[in-house]
Amino acid sequence: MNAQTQPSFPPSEDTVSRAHIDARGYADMYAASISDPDGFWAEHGKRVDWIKPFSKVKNTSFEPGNIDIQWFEDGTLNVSANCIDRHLETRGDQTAIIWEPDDPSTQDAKHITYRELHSSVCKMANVLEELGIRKGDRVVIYLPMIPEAAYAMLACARIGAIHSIVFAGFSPDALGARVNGCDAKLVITADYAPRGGRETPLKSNTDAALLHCKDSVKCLVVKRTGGQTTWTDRDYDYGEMMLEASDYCAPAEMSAEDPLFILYTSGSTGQPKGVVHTSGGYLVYAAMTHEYVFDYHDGDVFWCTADVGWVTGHSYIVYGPLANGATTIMFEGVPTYPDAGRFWEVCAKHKVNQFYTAPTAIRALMGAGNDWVEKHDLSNLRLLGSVGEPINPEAWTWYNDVVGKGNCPIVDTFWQTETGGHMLTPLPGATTLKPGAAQQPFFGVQPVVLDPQSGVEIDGNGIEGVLCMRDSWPGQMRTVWGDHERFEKTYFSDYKGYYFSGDGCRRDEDGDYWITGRVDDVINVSGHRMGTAEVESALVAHAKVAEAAVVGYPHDVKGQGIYAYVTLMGSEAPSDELRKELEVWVRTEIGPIAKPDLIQWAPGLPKTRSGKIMRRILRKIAEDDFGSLGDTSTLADPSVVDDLIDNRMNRR
Ligand code: 6R9
Repeated sequence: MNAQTQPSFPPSEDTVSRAHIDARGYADMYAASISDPDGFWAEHGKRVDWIKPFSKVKNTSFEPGNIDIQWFEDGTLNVSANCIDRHLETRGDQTAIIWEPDDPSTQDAKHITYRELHSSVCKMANVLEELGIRKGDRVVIYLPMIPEAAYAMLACARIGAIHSIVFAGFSPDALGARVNGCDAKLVITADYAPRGGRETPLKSNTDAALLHCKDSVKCLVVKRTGGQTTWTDRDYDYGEMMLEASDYCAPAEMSAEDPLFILYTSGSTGQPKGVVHTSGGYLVYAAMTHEYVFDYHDGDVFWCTADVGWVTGHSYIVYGPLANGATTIMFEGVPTYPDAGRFWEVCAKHKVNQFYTAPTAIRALMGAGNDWVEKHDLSNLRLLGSVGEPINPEAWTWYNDVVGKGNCPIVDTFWQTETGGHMLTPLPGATTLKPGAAQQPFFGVQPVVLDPQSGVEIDGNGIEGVLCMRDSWPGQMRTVWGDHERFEKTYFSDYKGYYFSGDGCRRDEDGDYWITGRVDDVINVSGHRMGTAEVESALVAHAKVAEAAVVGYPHDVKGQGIYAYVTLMGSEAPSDELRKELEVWVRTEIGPIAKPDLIQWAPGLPKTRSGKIMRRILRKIAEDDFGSLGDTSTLADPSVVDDLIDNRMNRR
């Protein structure tokens, strides 16, 4: 479709008049952010409270061999004081967090004021100190979506400990690897995690994980359900310790470049890497994007449906909204429990103004029918957001018409764990929306589209290539935990002098950006990012598996599904039981989100003569697009391809 025939939606007068930024404002501010980054960010850096103000602003290098990113480097601050203490005078009694439980029939929502948040976070910070946690120590958080997850994050920030959240859907093995990966001293977990009416036994998962960790690792246990658990010498009862803890803890003075958190994320090679974000630049960027992209105003109720186990939850449930003194919703449940109206019921109940979710959820709810939406009063909604994967125009249109009633701008925000906050996004009062486009760079972001082979910038519009960034922005990750070389190799070596996103991208005739999906071996399943290599290494760890290759294929609801080609050991016969066994195996090795949707028994995999698996071919077969396999003559044994085509799995 060319630019002329694309549907487009200019902002309504109403939206423009209310918005922080209109089209003219965007153009001026964007130009200023690029022509004078130091001046621009010196000004916007003031949106957080500094203990010692910074005198330097930007000090960054993408130069090969010297990748070094620092922002506001001589400033000091405390992130938790910025998210809590500084609001106490003006909004101590305002709700900071609305917690909505998994099962609304057995529990009420909780409203936690800024003053209460302060007290709980201080107490938890004192508990951490009592457990021996000091500045710079790592704390793994493996919790359900309960207020204690936010307390734990902010308590770490308060004393200068570095948190690393592990999504509660990850398996004991994945948890153990992350505890060891950052040499954590403490794991904070809960007895059980209720979700969608089921309970995940987090404590026993943690026990299993810690069998493979140092004996000195301690475990702090929050009782979420009060269900039965085993207790070991390393365990501490959060409820009991909180009773004793003082409700004041002075915030530590941290350097802008002290790490705030580590978050493990999947890449195209090897094991997940620990993305490191620091304190000053990250907070400025998370808060500023939260305010401008969602057009957040004082008194609004903001709901991001992500889990705090992902970066979206870090930046847009906790740090961005709280730094802005917002009311933010933490939702423990799933979109379809007790029924497919849950999201809309919660929106109505708490009078949500901005709602931010993932395309996979939108598609699932679209499939459930409009009645579920129409039953609920959504008249407070002013803006809708999308994140995690490209949103298909059909889902966009449904979101716009049925949820937003044509009155709510949709911000399709492209960003990554690595970027800390939004990179390409519409601004509601400034952008003429196009369904499916991430559109325009946020302030300070300089997207470029490179020719994938030559690495040369492609100028002009109506072009396509790989998406890179020409320069740094304050929310950028600083390093890979413990492996700066891997940081450079992953993001700065394919295209020298640029940050490489891993995504393909098109710039249309109007200069709007469209993300076309990952160009590496990363797949996006229900908005969860996964390395095909991780699933493969889980599969080959099974005694009966000789070899495995994993690719993504288009899936109506999940966006992409996981298609695994498995070659069994010579003595093993394929069977449905074995297929089941492998599914369960991957669930336990990584977690339910990594379970293959389809497993095809492959007597052989298509390989080059040098032994490299030709994934391009496997992708085509999984996509049912084997009419255009391209050149297979370089394969060591071209006949394996016919077998794979003949025995391909039915995607329906
Ligand atoms: C925030 C988050 C990052 C990858 C990214 C891209 C995909 C995210 C998108 C999008 C198209 C959007 N992605 N948002 N693709 N349009 N609006 O999701 O972080 O989990 O690290 O995933 O997700 O492929 O590279 P993360």
